[in-house]
Order: sequence, then structure tokens, then C-alpha cells
Amino acid sequence: ASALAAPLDMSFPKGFRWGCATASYQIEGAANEDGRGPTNWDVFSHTPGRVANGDTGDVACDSYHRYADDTKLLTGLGVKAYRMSIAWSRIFPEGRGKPNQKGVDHYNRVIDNLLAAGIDPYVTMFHWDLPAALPGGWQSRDTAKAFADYAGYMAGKLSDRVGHFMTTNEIRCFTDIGHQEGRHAPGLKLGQADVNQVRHHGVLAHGLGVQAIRASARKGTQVGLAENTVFHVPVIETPEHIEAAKKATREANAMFLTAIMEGRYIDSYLTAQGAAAPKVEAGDMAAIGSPLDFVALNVYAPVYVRADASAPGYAVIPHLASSPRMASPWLYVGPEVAYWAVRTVSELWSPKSMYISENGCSADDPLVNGRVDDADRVMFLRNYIGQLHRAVAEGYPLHGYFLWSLMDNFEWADGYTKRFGIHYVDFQTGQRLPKLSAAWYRELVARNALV
Ligand code: PNW
Repeated sequence: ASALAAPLDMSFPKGFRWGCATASYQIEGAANEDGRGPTNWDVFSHTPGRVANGDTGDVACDSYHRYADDTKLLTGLGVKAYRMSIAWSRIFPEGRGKPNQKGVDHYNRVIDNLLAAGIDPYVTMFHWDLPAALPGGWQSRDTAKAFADYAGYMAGKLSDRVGHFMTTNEIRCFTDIGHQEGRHAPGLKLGQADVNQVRHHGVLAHGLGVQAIRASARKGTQVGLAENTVFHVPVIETPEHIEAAKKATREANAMFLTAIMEGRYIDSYLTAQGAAAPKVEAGDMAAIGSPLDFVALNVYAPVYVRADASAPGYAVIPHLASSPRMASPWLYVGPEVAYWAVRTVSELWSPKSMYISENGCSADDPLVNGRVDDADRVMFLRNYIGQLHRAVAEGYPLHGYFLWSLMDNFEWADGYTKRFGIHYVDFQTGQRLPKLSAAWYRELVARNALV
């Protein structure tokens, strides 16, 4: 035994925040209660053919009524942080105008319930459920302004108890998937110039939102966003491939995180788009580039890249038929993307603080004899978190991790056919049941070390 080295220390720094994440439309239900206005996702999910099985978020996990049960799931895990989102249309049923006090009361109750259990809420202002009454939706520049007014209003109500706000979740998803691919609400397939304008309104909403939150929140409130940047993994860890991956990440995210971190659209993007480039008004880019207190990343699938002698200096390697995936066809498994996401963002833009705002996977989750032994999800999480351990050990400023998701929920166009939770939800009864992965995560949190 004396010949063996000491086991690798897999512990995380003291104070590292472990948490779980959810989003309003995916868990709340109560679509027509207490004055909530309809959203683009209500419209979309009620349109035949849009969502698997015709599923909707009308009931979902019923968290609007069962939020105290959700808090108990969190305390059962021992986590001290919860990433949740606010349904804009509960606060402003028409997107703007007169606020709905019942909506504000609801989130006050949710947050007070979390705080009483010793759980720190991290609040996302917009996780895709857009008030349907806003004319033109994200195609209209006014929506960015309406978002900022709502975000400022809500920060004013909550910042006495909420220390971290995220403006938007995954601008790429609610712009491109909704307006170019048509797979998400509002289900459009616009031309490139219109798509670029929608993207611009998305990043503008974030920027104006940052300014509005800072103007109304208590001093010291931390403001950031949650982005699912396209993250490139160098195929071989040598300087040339690492440089290639870094350049690829900066360019592939030119219209999203790169614009936000640099306060401008980089030349390669503007050149590539030509006449389709977004129309930008005076002051937009300064707003978009508003300094952030933290950057949070949603990390799922990798994109492998290698150095290439021809322009632009890198080449993306397509996924192979034999590349491993989880239950969602897009969820290729590549744990090292977690490390490279943190390292690349850190090297490109030096944010003061970083979080993983989402990481997790869909799995088959068979319920057998009252148990869900999701060993594949445990494998997935163990490997991704292992790569985050490396990032932390190397000194990158990663301060917390939110597992997607606390429980199975409405998985957008996949409805309830894809499960991402570490708690199983019976959508007939609303009952929640910890999976094997919940037991595994509890051990990790208790030890503050990978197990
Ligand atoms: C994220 N992709 O969406 C969202 O923030 C969550 O609301 C969602 O439930 C979760 O990830 C799982 O899907 C994504 O195609 C949707 O790469 C699609 C992709 C990535 C993230």
C-alpha cells in the first residue's frame, strides 16, 4: 500500500454554492390563476402539432401550489441555493402597464419559504414565457424596453431578500429556436435579417434589464445572465487547438455572449451578415455591454473543434453516429465541455465571478418497484462535475453549480416525454420521488466533494 499515492482531493472550495434549477413555465402550472396573463408558450403549446403529445404547461408540476414541497426537496438534498424564474405575465399580465399584486404576493411567498429553509434564491427574470399581449413579441424593439421595466420593478420588490438576479435565460434559444428554426414559441421561420433583429432585441433586453435592475435594487445586488453559449472543446489539448477553440467560441457567440461581454458586434459577424446585420440605435451597444457581476453558463453538449490552416483558423468536427448521447437527441455527452466553457469564457473576458446555471440530462428513468435507479444520469453528472473540479482547482472563478433540474418538468417542445429531474414527478398525481441521482447529489453536497 505504501507504493500508492494519496487519493486525489476531489473537494470543492469552502462556500461553493450547490443548487438546483427550474423555470416558471416548466413547473408552475396554474396557467389561469390569480390574474396570470397568457404567454407565447400557452399559445404555442395549445396549437395542435407543436408540442409532443399535445402537452401543455397548464398544470406541469403544479409548483404554483406545491412550492413548499419543492422547498422540502431542496432541503432534502441539503443544497443552499435555488435558481428559479419569475413568470413575467403573473406580474404584468399584458407585459406592461398595471402590475398584478397577486403575482407579486406569490413570489414573495415562494421566496420567504425558501429563505426560512436557509436556501438562497437566484432569480431569473425571463425564462422564455413571454406575455402574449406584447405586440410583435421579440420582433419588436419595444419588448426589450418592456422587459427592462418589468425587471426593474421586480428587482425593486425582491432585492431586500434576493441577492442574485439573472436577466434572461439562453438568448440563443428564445431567439433562434423560436424565430429561425420554429421549434419553440412563437414557432416562426424568419429570414436572416429578421432573425438578427430578434437577436439584437434579446441582447438589448438583457442590457436594459441590467441597467433597470441596478437602478432599483439594493446596493450590492449581483446582476448577471444565464447563457447557453456554443462551447468548443479542443480535440487535442495543445496550444494550436486550444487557440482554435477559443476563437471559435468567440465567433460562434458573436451575436450573444460576445456582444454582451465586449459591448460590440465583432467584425467577423458584421462582415458575414452584410446587409442582414441588425439595425442598432445609438446607446444600444453600451447598454448591451453593461458590466456584470457574474456570468452564468448552461452547459450541456460539446462542440469539438480543431485547428485548421485555412480561414477562419478552425474547423468544427461534426458529431458522429457513434458519439454518445443522453435521451434528448441533441444532448451529446462530452464532460470536458464543462471545463472548457469555464476556462474559455474566463480567458476571453475575465468575468469577476462565474456560475454553472444549468447542467444535467434527460434519461429513460424507469420507475421499477417504486424506485428510479438512473445510474446513467449519475455517470453524466459525476463526469461533468469532475471537469468543473478541474476548472476550480486551476483557479478559474467558478462559485456555484445549479443542477438542471430539481424535478422532471415540461421540457418545451418535448412536453413530458423527456425527463431531466433528479426527482421523479408523477404527472397524474403531482407526486415527487427522489431518484438515485438525488441520493448521489445529496452525498456530494454534504461532503462538498465529488463522490
Ligand atoms: C435549456 N440545445 O434548454 C433550458 O434552459 C431549459 O429550460 C431546458 O429544460 C434545458 O436546457 C434542457 O433542454 C436547452 O439544443 C434547449 O442545445 C436546447 C438546447 C440547449 C439547452
